[in-house]
Amino acid sequence: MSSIGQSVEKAFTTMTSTKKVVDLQRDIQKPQAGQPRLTTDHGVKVADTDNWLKIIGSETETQPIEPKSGKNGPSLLEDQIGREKIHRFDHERIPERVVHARGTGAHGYFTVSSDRASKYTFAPVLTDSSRTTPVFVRFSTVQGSRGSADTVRDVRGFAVKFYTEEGNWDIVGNDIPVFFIQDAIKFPDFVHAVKPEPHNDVPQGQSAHNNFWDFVGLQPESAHMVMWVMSDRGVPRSFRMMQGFGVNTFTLQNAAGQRHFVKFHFIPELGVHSLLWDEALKINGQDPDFHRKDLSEAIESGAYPKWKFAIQTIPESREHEFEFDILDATKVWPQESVPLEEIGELVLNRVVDEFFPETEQVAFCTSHVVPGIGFSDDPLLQGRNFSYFDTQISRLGVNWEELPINRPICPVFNHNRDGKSRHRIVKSEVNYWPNRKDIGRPVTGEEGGYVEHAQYLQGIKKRARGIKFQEHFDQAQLFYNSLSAYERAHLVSAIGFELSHCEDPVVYKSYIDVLNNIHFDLAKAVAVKVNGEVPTKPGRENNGKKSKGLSQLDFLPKEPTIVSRRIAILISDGFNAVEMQAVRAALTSAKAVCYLIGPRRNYIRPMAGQDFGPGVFADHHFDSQRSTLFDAIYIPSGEEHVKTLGKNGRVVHWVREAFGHCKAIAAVGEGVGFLRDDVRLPGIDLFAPSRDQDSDEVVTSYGVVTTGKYSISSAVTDVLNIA
Ligand code: HDD
Repeated sequence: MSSIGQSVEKAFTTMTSTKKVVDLQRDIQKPQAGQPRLTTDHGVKVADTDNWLKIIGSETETQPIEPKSGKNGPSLLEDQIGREKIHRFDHERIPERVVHARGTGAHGYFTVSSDRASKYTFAPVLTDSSRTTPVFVRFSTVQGSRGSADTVRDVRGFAVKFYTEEGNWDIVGNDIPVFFIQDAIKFPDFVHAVKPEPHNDVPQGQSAHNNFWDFVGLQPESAHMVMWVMSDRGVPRSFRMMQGFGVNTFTLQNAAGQRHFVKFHFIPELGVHSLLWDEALKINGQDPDFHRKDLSEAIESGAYPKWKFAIQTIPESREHEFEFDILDATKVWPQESVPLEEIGELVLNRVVDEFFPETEQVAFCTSHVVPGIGFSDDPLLQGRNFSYFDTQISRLGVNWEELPINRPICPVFNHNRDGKSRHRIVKSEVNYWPNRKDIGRPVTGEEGGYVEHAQYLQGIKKRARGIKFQEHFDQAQLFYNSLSAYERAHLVSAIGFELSHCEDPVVYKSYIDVLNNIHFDLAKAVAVKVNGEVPTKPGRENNGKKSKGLSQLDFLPKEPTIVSRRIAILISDGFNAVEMQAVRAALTSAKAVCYLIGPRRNYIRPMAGQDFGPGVFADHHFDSQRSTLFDAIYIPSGEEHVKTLGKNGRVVHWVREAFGHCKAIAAVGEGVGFLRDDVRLPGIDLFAPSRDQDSDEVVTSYGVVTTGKYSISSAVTDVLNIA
C-alpha cells in the first residue's frame, strides 16, 4: 500500500476507534489469504473437510481399492472431524429475541456538548466534556422475526449501550416517545396480540390483523401509541432519519443529592423523514434489507449518522403538577411545559466486523444504569427492569455479560460464579463477602459505588394503577391535532389499510368507536373506507390542543441537505456524458450518492464526439433496480439516448412512479422533452429555464420537478444551477 494509502487507513482507524473497539480487538481474528490454516475447534489441523470418513469398497475381494473408482460404502461414525462440523452447524441458531428480533447495529461514540446536565446529575458520561464514551446502537423492528423485511409498518427499536468508565448504561428505547401499555404485566398480552396469530402463524412483519386491532380496541390506553405507529413514523426512510426516545421516565441525581425525573431524546441531524406507504410496500419485496444496507452504506461512505442528545427534566417537587401522570409511558411531556435541553451528540462511525457476535449477541437491560442515573416508579419500567436480564439468560446464558460485545470497558469483579459458558478465571480462595482476605469489598458512594436515592413511601399494597393513569384520549387528540394535513391523510389511509385486513367485523367496527374518541373526522373517514359504522357525532369533545415536536415537519434539518441521499441517473447509449459528469460531481460534492442506471450493467456509449474510451459503466440496469430505492432521479441530455429511454416502458414507469412518490426529478436538454412527451407528467411546468438577467435570453434548458421531499428538490435545483 502507498504511504498515502497507509496514512488514510491510519486516520480512518483512529477516527473510528474507541476504547470499546480496541477492547473488541482482543477477540477479533483477521484471517489473510492462505493463513491461518484450517483446524478443528480443539486445534488439530484438518487435512480434508470435503469427504466424510467412509468405506470405499471394491467389487471383489481381489480387485484393488482405488478411491476414485471404488464403490461408495457406509460413512463412519468414527469421523470426529465430520461429527464436529455437523454438531457446530446444528447448534448455530440461538433463540431469536421474543420481540425486536430483526435488527442491525453499529459502533460509535457519545460526547457531551454542554455542561447543562451537571445541574441534574453527577454522572460523568453526561457531564464530562473531555470524555468520548464508546457506544453500540441496535435498531430493530418489533413484530417480525429475524428474516422479516425492513420497511414494514412498525415501531423501530433504538437501543443504545454506553460503555462508560463507570460501567455500562443502556437506553433501550424506540423511535416513538410513548408505549402501547402502562403496566409491564400487560406486555405478554400485547406481544401475543401483535405477533402472528396462534392458529396459522400469520401475518409476518405486520400489525394488520384481527388480533392486534382486537386487543388495542379493548385496551384504550394504547390509543395514543396507535396514532403514532399509524402515522408516517411507522415507516421511516432510514434508521438515520428517525428520532430515538428512552420512553420511560428515569431519574437523575446531582452532587447535592437532588433528584429530577428525566426523559431522553435523540434528534437526527438529517431530520425526520419517512417513506410513503406505497414505497414501503414495494421495497419490502424489492430489497428487504433496505434499512440495514442504508446504515452500513452511509457509515462506509463517511456520512456518519448523528443525533443530538437532549433531556427533559422535572424536579421531584413538581411531580404532581401535570394533568397527566409523569410516570405514565403512554404520555409525552409537552415541550411547551417541559423544554428540551441539548446536552450531547451521538455519532455512529463503524460497522460491525461480524453480525452474530456483535449485533445478534448484544444484549440490553433497562436496569443497567450508572451512578447519577436511576429509575422512577413508572410501572412499565419497573417490569422491564426484571424482564431484560431474564430474557438474556434464556437467549445467551447466564454469563452473557462476559461476551465481548457486552462486557464493560471498566474493570469487573464480583463473587458471582459458574454457570454455563463462564469465560473469566478468578484466581482466589474466596468467592463470598465478607472474607478474611478483604477481596471484593463493596465500594461507598463517595468512592463511586452505586447508592440508591432514599425515597419516602407510604401506601396500601394493591393491584391497581394511579388515578391519572385512567385517562387515555387527551394526548391521542393532542397528537392528531398537531399533525399537518398531509400527515393526517396518511394516518387515515394507514388505519384504513390495517382495518381492511381485519376480517372480523367486531374488530373493525369497534375500533371506529376508539377513533371517534380521538377525532370525529378521523373516525368518519376510516369508517367509510373499512365498512365501519359511520358516527353521527363525536365520541368526546376535542381538546383543541397542539404541541410542537409531534409533527415530523418540526424536525426538518436546519438547512436543506442531500447528504447520503441516493440519486439515480438514467442513461442509455448516446447520452451527454460530459454534462452528466459535471452534475454528478456537483451532487457528489454535496455528499449525495449517485448510481448510473442503464439498459445493461456494462459500458454505455456517450454521444458522438465525447471520448470516454469504452464508455461509462452503468452500476445497474433498468430492470434490476426500481425508483422506490432512490430519493431523486436525474436524466441527462442527449438526443439518441432520450429516444431510447422513451421507447422503454420500464424507464417511463420508473419516472412516473418516482413522480407519484413526490420525488425530485431533474432533466437537462432533451431530457426535459422526454419528461414532457414520453413520461407526460401531469400539471407540471417543465420549462423553468434560466434567463440571462440582462438580455432575458434562455441560457440553460433544464427542468426540475419539485413536487415533494423539499430537501432533495431544492438541493438538486441548486446543484443543477451550479452545474
Ligand atoms: Fe422491550 C427488547 C424497547 C417495553 C421486554 N425492547 C426490546 C428492544 C427494544 C425495546 C429497543 C430490543 C433491544 C435490542 O436491540 O436487543 N421495550 C422497549 C420499549 C418499551 C419496551 C421502548 C416501552 C417503554 N419490553 C417492554 C416491556 C417488556 C419488554 C414492558 C416486558 C415486561 N423487550 C423486552 C424483552 C426484549 C425486549 C422481551 C426482547 C429481547 C430483549 O429484550 O433483549 O425482554
